[in-house]
Amino acid sequence: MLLHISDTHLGKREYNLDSREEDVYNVFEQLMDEAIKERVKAVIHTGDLFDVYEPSNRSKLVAITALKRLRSAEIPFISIPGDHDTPKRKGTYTHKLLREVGLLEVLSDLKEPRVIEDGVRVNIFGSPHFPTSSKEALKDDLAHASPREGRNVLMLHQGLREYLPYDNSWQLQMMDLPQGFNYYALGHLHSRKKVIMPDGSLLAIAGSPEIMRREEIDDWRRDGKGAYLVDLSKEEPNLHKVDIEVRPQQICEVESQRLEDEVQSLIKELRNLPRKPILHIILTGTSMERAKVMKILSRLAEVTEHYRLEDRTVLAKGIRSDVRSMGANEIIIDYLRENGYNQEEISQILQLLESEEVEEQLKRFAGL
Ligand SMILES: [Mn+2]
Repeated sequence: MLLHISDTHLGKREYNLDSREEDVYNVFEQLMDEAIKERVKAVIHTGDLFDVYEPSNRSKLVAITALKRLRSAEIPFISIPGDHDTPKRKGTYTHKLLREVGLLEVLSDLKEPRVIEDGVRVNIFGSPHFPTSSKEALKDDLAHASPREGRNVLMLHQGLREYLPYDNSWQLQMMDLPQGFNYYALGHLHSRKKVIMPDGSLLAIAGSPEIMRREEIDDWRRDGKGAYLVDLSKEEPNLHKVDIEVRPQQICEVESQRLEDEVQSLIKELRNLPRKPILHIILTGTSMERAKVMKILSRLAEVTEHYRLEDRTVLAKGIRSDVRSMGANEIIIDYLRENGYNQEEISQILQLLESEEVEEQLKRFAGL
């Protein structure tokens, strides 16, 4: 049995909150617990171990502590770097650092597999992430990956056109995958997917084990978050979903006129959750004074870890509020809305403007 995990993004710090950084560490620790409890033969990690290629000491310490526990249980951690792990210019992979101290293994090309004995011989092949500009080179490499005696696993961190059809966001189509592997282990997309291929083999995207972005809330509600236990004892692999407990999140769309009542009932409802949630309030209807909205919302502080407001109210025609009394964000939102941007685009642009890591955000905006 293998444990397939991915996109752990250690060090990610949503809304600049300590607690959100800890949440991401917490699910990684839960995944290691699961591997040890299930006595898996290996953990396979399909990329984006860290959120940035030069992670903080705090996130490295968390990784080292968790990986040491895995090493004590004699479970190898076999990994490939994702796009977030890839150094810009002449930097060094953090994966290399951890490999140097014997805490993980990195698969660096598709010619030589890492062999695991799991009742049967399991050959694990993997490649680091290739950017879209090098997708032809990746296809060449894939053409040279040849399955061997026993079971064969292929680990990749790439965008598949079938799931990420946007320009420059995909590098492979399913038909580009080499034949003859039993299990195609993919990373990059944050939602879980499982597909049975025409030849009976299995392709699975493990997804991220926490809700890394607001857009992942629906996926989490539908499919949960976590990992896959991969049983390769039969020719056709068997997958068991392992669910990890994440901090709950909720989106609440409310009309400004009903805001007070809605906040009242939210307070009652959210009090019963096992952990304090992140709450996203989408305010619709007619515009309401910002200070008043924030005052009403402030009552949510005791029942949430964090609440945030997306203001989608419309200003009544002709009574546009004085620009001087608006915050910078409100002016930008107004401007973008008038120019036909939708809410999703507006929130991504705002995120981009607020972030210090503009380059990272640009990639995310492009769906990478
Ligand atoms: Mn990625």
